[in-house]
Amino acid sequence: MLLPNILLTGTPGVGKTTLGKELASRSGLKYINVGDLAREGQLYDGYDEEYECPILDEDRVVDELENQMSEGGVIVDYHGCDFFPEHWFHIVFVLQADNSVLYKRLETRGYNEKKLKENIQCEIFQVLYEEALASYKEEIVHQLPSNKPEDLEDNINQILKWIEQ
Ligand code: DAT
Repeated sequence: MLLPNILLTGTPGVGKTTLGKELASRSGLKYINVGDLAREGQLYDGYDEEYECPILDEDRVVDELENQMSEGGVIVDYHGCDFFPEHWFHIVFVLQADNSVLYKRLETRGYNEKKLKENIQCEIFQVLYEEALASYKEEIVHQLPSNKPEDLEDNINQILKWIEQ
């Protein structure tokens, strides 16, 4: 039987990488961080002067992932989802963190004031949740709290149960 593909999305700092890696090690599924993939393959299309970061070449990312996604059993981690083909994912999890928690995590990362504010706003307005709802069937999109270690444990157990089913 084909193994499921899982998308983990949400504002930077909500805990996608932490959950994705732990879930991969416990489930045997493969973990792919789209940010890392783009960096390694230089899958960029120009540079954003305002945000001081390279612009993701979404088409090349999709081409790069296509074969693995069709094989199944992949956990994808990215703070965006509207450019992935809808049929890739069997389930989508949008991680969420409280403002104060997220603020501290992003501050620790050394984000500047502008970047901090924008990411916190992104979380407040549930931008990534809205994007997920607009991109996938509502019934496969689930929100997960990601504030404390117990949340991580609960989320892993919940997703492992779903995979088994
Ligand atoms: P993302 O991949 O969404 O950018 P991350 O996995 O790198 O986020 O996590 C950001 C920080 O938050 C990192 O220091 C680990 C911590 N963290 C993640 N999930 C957590 C949780 N459920 N409880 C406490 N800390 C968590």
